Amino acid sequence: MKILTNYIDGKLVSPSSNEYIDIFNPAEGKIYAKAPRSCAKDIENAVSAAQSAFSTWSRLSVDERSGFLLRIAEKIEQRHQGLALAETNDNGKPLWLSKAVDIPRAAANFRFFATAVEHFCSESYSNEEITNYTLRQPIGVVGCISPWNLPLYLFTWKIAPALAAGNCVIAKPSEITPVTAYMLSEICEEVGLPRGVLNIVHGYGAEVGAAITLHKKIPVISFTGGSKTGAQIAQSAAPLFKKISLELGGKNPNIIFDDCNFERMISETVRSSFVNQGQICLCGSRIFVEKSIYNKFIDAFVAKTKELTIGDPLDPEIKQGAIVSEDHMQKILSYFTIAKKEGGTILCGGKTYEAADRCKDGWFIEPTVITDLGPHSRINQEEIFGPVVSVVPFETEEQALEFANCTPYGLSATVWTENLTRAHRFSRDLQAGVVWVNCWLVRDLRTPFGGMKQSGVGREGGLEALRFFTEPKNVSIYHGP
Ligand code: TXE
Repeated sequence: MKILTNYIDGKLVSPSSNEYIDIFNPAEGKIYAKAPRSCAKDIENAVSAAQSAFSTWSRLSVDERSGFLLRIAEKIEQRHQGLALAETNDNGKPLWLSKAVDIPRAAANFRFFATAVEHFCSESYSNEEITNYTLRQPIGVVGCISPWNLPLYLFTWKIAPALAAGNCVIAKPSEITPVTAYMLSEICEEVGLPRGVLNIVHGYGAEVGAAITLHKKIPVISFTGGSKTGAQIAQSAAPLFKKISLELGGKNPNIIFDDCNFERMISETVRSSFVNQGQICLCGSRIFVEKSIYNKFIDAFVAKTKELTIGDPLDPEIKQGAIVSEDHMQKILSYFTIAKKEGGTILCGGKTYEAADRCKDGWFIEPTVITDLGPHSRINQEEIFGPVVSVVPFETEEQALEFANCTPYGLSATVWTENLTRAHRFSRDLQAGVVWVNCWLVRDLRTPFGGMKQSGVGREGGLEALRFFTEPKNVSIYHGP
């Protein structure tokens, strides 16, 4: 049984309560580790450690801070196999996915911001008498709270820019998938990251997550998770005038016109529908298909969906792994009842998958395709966050745009068309922070990332992240004519 610890003031320490949370392996449905059930006292210790570290860390040269981030990236790359296995055991995703996406991206996050910060510049304006220049200074102690779907990938996506910009960090991973965050602690110890610069505190959101959000000496919060939780965090942060970044849920449209490259569209649409068991906020869970190719699409898409193998995430041939938790599996299953009540048709899936051998007690759901529901049904309005998509035909471009924009979310959208004019026009009018045309989940870390409406506030990525984690100050110097 693996017992995790917190990482506070440069040391791996037990929670002050000496209480622990059971951690499950979703593929087996069994407890396999324990994580600290930290409390406000642990956050207090972390804040004082971070405050003590801030003056030195923020005054280091950019090169020195960059050097630490590069060494962390190197250690992540050296431990790639172990981290990937840990991520799969914790989250249930296929091992090939942890190896190909989650862990390489965690290293890339550190590597990217280690170099981006070297080129992080600001502006100056001058005239005969006055010269203005803008300082972008580190803010202090920042709180980073992340979810369970891409554990190390999203955890490091916040920590790297925060550290690069000269802040000290108190980071809380999801209590559902804490192991790779713990392994990052070990890596930070190995590279000799100065004590207190990064503090990783495990625990429940309503306890230690809330303690971070409410702490008066943590003026910045960067959060990724559910829209409901995001609203709670915003409510707590507002009276404390905290700077917040919220990356929340999505109900992303995938709009397919009849002039698309059909073969490329189909294979990418299977991926955008079901990869990571549909547990990515960017998955295209609402598929709108032009009526003229609707039947052709349904036949091809359902056939390919049924080909997706499901089972032991350690098996290199398996495409679909386990759902992250029993609670989340029940939440997804509840939507199949809703779909039937709303008059939907479940063309494939719609039930749990009984895996074999070590995974016989694991949490698996078959990839599911639902049709015959309108754009305003609950299935097409609410984030399910599982291997479930709904397909809806449309007749005109105007109708497709209306359907795409008619949810409370606005995170990402995908458009399949070979008509260049339509691609630009549609991208302009879609209510989404990220639009992919004839591709999906192509990520350039220099680009702004985030959503609008209930999908979030602010943007992560590139200079947006460095600007979020710094305070701009304009200085005007009078030097006479
Ligand atoms: O997110 P939560 P979960 C969506 C998806 C999913 C839903 C819930 O719909 O079903 O969110 O997922 C911490 N104060 N996304 O349970 O609950 C919590 O401990 C401070 C989309 O993972 O929002 C965890 O570390 N912190 C998302 C983190 O917040 C609190 C990816 C996220 O937990 C807290 C994942 C509180 N009151 C889920 N309550 C995306 N956009 O990628 C919880 N936390």
